[in-house]
Amino acid sequence: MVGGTSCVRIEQPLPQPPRLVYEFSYGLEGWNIATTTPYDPLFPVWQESYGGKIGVINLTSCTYPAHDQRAGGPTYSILKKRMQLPRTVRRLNIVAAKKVGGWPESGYSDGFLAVKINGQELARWYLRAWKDAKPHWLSYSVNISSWAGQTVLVEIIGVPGGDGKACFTCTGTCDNEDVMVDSIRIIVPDGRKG
Ligand SMILES: [Ca+2]
Ligand SMILES: [Ca+2]
Repeated sequence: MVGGTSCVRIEQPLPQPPRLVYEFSYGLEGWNIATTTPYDPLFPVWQESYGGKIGVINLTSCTYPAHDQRAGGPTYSILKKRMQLPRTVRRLNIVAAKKVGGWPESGYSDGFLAVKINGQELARWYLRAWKDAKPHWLSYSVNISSWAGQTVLVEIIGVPGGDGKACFTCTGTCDNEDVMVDSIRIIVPDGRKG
């Protein structure tokens, strides 16, 4: 410093850890959608908002004998993306909720959310709608460090199942199985935590 009366401090930006964040605020954000039964009308869709969250993906699914016969098998909805994972990648986090289903006098709805990398299923979580017609958003997390630095196919899948029935005549497996995905975050430690 000259004169000691002023000091220009140059802000050095902290190095940001690489983190791949998909909020789906404006659409699919580079992800692709697919279904296991292309001729079935069920299909994953982007929604502008749901349950207080902006931009969500609705992964719907269905299986029961008549449906499977008509559609050529169980219908799973898939959100997928091929990507190169950072060399120090740790986890894949998903914020999701079961779509509200069911009525207080009858029942609830449920379904599963699965994660695959290169076709290998790493996790399958059970999501259940509560009877209070309010989506309960939860964070789901899976370790993907085994694929660090690799180019992989990531698939986030809506899977039908569970015994929750939204109505007395519902099947439980094609019964508002929809799972809502609010965000996907691929987490890399920044060296100070995690
Ligand atoms: Ca179900
Ligand atoms: Ca979102």
